[in-house]
Amino acid sequence: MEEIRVAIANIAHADELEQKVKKALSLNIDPLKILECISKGLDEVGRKYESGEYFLMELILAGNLASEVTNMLRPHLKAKRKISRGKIVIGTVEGDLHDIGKNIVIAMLSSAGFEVIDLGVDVSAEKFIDAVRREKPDILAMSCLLTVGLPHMREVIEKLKEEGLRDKVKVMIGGRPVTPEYAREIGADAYGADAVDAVNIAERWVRGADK
Ligand code: B12
Repeated sequence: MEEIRVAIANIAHADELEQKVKKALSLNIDPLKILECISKGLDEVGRKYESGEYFLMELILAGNLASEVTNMLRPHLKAKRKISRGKIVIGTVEGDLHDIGKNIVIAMLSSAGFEVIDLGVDVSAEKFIDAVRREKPDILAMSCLLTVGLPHMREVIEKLKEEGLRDKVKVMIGGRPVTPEYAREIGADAYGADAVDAVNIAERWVRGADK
């Protein structure tokens, strides 16, 4: 597992990383634990980028590597339940192209038995509202990795209110610059720190607990 984390952090060759992931799977290591290592590796890439050791090219390469592994692990995260436990619409906010964390959240929610509709990245407030109207989800989830993207989460919640949809859907938000305080400030129902949190919150809501 440590080798996988280091492979991402050092931007190893894709084949090398693939071999390590295959080996971990053959040893019956939980794919969710593998995703956790990927996430830790990316954190290190982020730190190296901040300190000037890495540049945009390394961010892109690390992002591609992580996306490949997430895709590789997806079939191993197949839903254990046949009946949907609830519908969730999710997307990364406007102007933001980061989707690795969102995709991990989706993988875990799907694996926990939720039906997830993925709106992708760079999703405008209008698209979120249209999807809520069209899909009538139980939960709207938004992801944001850029500080400049934060106001878009507020915008979506304001638009939900304007359209009379706010009390029809629970709103959960997450991503690196998001905090519980910010979630409270903009009137979201919950903040989730990671994919495990996302599942716990969603499960609590479908069980009928309010917060
Ligand atoms: C990979 C990466 C990229 C890749 C993204 C590839 C992709 N397909 O996603 C690329 C190269 C495209 C990229 C581009 C840029 N990036 Co970038 N990127 C990263 C990096 C290294 C990793 C992000 C990541 O995937 N982390 C791993 C995942 C698993 O973690 P996560 O996203 O946080 O998700 C977890 C939780 O947050 C949570 N979560 C996430 N969403 C949600 C949603 C809900 C509802 C819930 C409950 C939970 C939840 O659960 C997830 C799983 O545990 C980060 C550094 C970092 N450490 O985060 C910088 C970082 C986010 N990027 C940064 C920057 C500056 C940029 C660029 C502006 C660079 C540039 N000059 O062009 C561009 C912006 C492009 C754009 N318009 O979006 C900065 C942001 C700074 C800021 N405060 O705004 C960071 C922090 C790097 C840094 N330290 O400076 N980037």
